[in-house]
Amino acid sequence: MYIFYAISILAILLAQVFAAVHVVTIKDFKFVPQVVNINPGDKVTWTNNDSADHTATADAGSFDSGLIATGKSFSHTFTTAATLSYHCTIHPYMLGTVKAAS
Ligand SMILES: [Cu+2]
Repeated sequence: MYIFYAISILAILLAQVFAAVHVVTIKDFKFVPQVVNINPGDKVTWTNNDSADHTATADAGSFDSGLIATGKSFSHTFTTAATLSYHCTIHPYMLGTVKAAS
């Protein structure tokens, strides 16, 4: 039983070590890249390099950055495999997708 717990803890620690950070830049009223492919457990960081405030808001509501001011960032870790469409609430034509697949 102890071995089982030890292996489980080791697996969780390794997953954190190998979790990647993906950067989405917000520039010229676009999310770049528009589609980001990640593994479950990875983190996505949105950085606003635009002159206007923006948000990164999941269409289905699973994450919401709130206002990201110029020069600021927002990060979210995606724990499950899913394809999530998101948008900017201020500029609804700004669309992006996070594809988390193992
Ligand atoms: Cu916007």
